[in-house]
Amino acid sequence: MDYKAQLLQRIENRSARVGIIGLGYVGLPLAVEFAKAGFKVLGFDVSKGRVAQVNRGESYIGDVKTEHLAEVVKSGHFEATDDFARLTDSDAVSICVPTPLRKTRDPDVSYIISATEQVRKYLHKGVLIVLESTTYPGTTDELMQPALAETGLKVGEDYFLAFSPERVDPGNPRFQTKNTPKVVGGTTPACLEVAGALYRTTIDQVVPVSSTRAAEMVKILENTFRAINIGLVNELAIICDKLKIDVWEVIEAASTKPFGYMPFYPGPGLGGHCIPIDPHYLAWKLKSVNYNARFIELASEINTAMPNYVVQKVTDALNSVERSVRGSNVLVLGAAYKKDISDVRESPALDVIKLLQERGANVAYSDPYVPDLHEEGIDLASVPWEGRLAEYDCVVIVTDHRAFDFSRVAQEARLIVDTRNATRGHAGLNVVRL
Ligand code: SAJ
Repeated sequence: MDYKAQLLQRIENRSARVGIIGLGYVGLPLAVEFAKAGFKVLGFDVSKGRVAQVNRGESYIGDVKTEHLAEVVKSGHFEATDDFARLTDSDAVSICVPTPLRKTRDPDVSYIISATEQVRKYLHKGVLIVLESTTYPGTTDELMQPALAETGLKVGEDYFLAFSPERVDPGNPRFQTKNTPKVVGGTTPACLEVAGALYRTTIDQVVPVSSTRAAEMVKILENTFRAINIGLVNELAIICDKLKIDVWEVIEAASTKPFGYMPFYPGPGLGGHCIPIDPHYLAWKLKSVNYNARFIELASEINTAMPNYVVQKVTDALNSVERSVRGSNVLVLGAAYKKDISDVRESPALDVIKLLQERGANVAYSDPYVPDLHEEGIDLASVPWEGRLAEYDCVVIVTDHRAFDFSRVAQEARLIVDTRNATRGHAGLNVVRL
């Protein structure tokens, strides 16, 4: 039986049944795109709440409009379940599960392992399995393939295995799943051919590479590139501060260079579930070949020290008006890890709040996207800030949501530490910028 031809045909005529494991910020948009392309999609998630919300046509991911989700659920093109036995009904399965770090900063591939176990249990002839989660080079070959080989089925003939990194930029108004080029690497040429055919039905541009390891490394390069360049500008902010140079002016002027330069901006630290984490997957893997990824470690050192630097700026600012941190009322403006989203994972705001609380400040925060914070020992609810800034000895701008009116902040606040250059143009005497 030529399972490759059979699957290519099913992809071509959209009769292939698509399975998506993990209905988060990657899996849910992907499922909706495949459903819109005409496939019957079955989403798998361990969260009964998410499964129920999907089946009610209610989106819980900012980048997925409820009306689009409701449409494909109503048309019967998309259904969610927590019953993994239904993987037997899938012809093509994309695994979009989290790949966090453990507290020891080592990769936590437990979600990939459990998804692989489910896929192995229900593996059948003619199915394509694609791992999308960001992970260290070698995960598909060394962790997934051996587990699936235990079934006795032959990869590249009986079933197909590929890696295709997700490239989701949450909140990006311009690039979504469909118009973001998709890199694909196969365990065998047949695997690449089938995986490429699947994604071409849904995504404008597919970029084939020679192996799953190359595809895994592409994603790690993309995010390590960001982490290191953000580390560079964060250190530049500290250097410019010491040299009494405005780092924001310098970066803005450097950005006029039409070639060979790409702007990154200093900030309060590195948040999100990708950039602070993914480079450590590579650094961890390199330890097994006795190599120390110095750039990654150095950038991480600088980025993770930024919340401390911010709190030092707050201390200096309060000092300049003869106030101590202890007993001062400090408002943190913004809790999310970047503007216009609600995600607080790894958000530097949490570190800034905790560090200020440890120093005895009375800390409040305001974020229209984050109604309350019950993370990492913080127990706060967002407070309104308009017309209330005079109550605070210092305002720390951590997230530059477009929802904030920073000219009003600059007018009303007595003292501001602005880590995002959000008050540019309104810099009164009371604005201290990173
Ligand atoms: N940050 C800076 N300075 C910058 C850029 C970002 O301090 O110049 C900070 C942000 O405030 C944020 C963190 O770095 O705390 C990460 O920012 P991000 O823009 O990389 O946002 P993510 O992690 O949501 O999305 C990234 C994607 N972003 C972009 O390409 C713009 C992309 O790297 C990946 O597709 C995605 O992570 C992922 O899932 O890997």
